[in-house]
Amino acid sequence: MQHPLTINPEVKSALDAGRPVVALESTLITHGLPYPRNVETALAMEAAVREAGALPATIAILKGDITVGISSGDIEALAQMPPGSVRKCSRRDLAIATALKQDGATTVAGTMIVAQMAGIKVFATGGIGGVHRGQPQDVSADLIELGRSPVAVVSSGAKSILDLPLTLEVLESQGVPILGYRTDVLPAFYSARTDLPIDQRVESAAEAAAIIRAAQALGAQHGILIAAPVPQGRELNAEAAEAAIARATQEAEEAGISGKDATPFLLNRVSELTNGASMTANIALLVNNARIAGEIALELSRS
Ligand code: PSU
Ligand code: MN
Repeated sequence: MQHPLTINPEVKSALDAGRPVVALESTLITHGLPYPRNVETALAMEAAVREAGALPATIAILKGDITVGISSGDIEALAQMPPGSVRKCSRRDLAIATALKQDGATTVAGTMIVAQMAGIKVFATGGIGGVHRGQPQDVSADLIELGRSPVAVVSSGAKSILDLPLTLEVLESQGVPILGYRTDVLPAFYSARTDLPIDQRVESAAEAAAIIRAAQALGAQHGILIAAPVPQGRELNAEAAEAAIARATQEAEEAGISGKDATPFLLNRVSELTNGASMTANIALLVNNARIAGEIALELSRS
């Protein structure tokens, strides 16, 4: 059988030599941000990982090839593809996209699976999926994947378009530890704080790496969520965010938008309703998370 992954040679030699690599996802490029902010952000995340001393590997499916470390040309091409022409790939989609030779963008769940197959231990994104507000049966496959793939995911918590208390319940059931990166509470994606608890505060990349290493030594088969707040000065006023999210959620319900279309609709609508302020926060936290993931990957490679 053919090897199921196409691994960029630079990424391959880094992995073989035990040098630090950070996985990055592609759904935020195709479904999370509009052109050209999507390509700018994806490239800024790669640069932030490099500045931290690690190698970025953006993961996507290119005409059926699951590719670890797509080129900047590929990022640019994906970013400009017409909406709907790229499959949003969670666990259930990977086999379909490869068999049918489709272009696919990997979600948090999809990226974790591929990262794990490639041997990449650290991954950065914006916000993981979760349990949708008013739709407690819509539980993102991201949460289940965190329960079964041993990858550390740096994010700003779950997206605040979600039901965060219910999302925490599912993560607890899945056995996923939540580390607060220099915070005692769960960040809420666009805003830095909630009153929801995390499992452990960590002060540094080294402290996070020590816990990841301990999980590896225990043979843990689950992921670890590292929750880093949006940088100061870039956060969205909590009331403004809440008002926009409530309205967007109601509009989604009225328009019957559900399943994999819900998150892209909500992110876009909240951005419109806040005159782009939510997008500014989203981009700032994505780049910040990429840098932190790079620092953690570097610490892990020192063990
Ligand atoms: N973080 C962002 N923007 C995004 C996402 C994360 O800043 O668009 C994507 C991730 O790929 C995540 C997905 O897996 O949103 C969640 O989709 P769903 O709710 O359908 O599981
Ligand atoms: Mn969902």
